Amino acid sequence: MALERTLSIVKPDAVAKNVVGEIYSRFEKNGLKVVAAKMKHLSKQEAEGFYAVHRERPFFGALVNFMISGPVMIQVLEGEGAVLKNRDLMGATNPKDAAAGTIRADFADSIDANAVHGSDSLENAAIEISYFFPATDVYAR
Ligand code: RTP
Ligand code: MG
Repeated sequence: MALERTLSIVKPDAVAKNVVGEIYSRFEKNGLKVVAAKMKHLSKQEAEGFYAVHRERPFFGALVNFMISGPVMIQVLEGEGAVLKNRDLMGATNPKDAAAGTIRADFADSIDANAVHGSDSLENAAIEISYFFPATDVYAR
């Protein structure tokens, strides 16, 4: 497996619940290293731009409003097969369908307030990382 980077966001619900550290611990215990991080309260424009692929979907407005409802923690994770590994740790989009022991099963409340975002492909990971971090702010470890 190749060394990859992926973009992860701890969403406003999980930041409000004070479980940023618990979620980081899961990354670290599973071979994912935090190589960039920042807390940010996204503007409407930033959230719309980030989720632009979903702009025609019926849930787009709710998604954007939720993502700007409070600060988020944004990080780049690095590790072997990081994109899929992070998606596995996150669990299914709807916490009702998320496997036991996944981040969403343990911390998410609903399909909107679902605790974390993770890039869904290596190609999207590169786009999403550059959306939030200049290359000089990502640290090889
Ligand atoms: P994310 O992008 O946030 O990591 O989530 P995901 O890949 O698991 O799900 P995606 O299909 O990319 O959808 C992005 C976010 O939109 C909300 N959503 N709502 N009501 C609905 O049917 C619905 N579908 C998606 C979720 O909050 C999801 O995380
Ligand atoms: Mg997605």
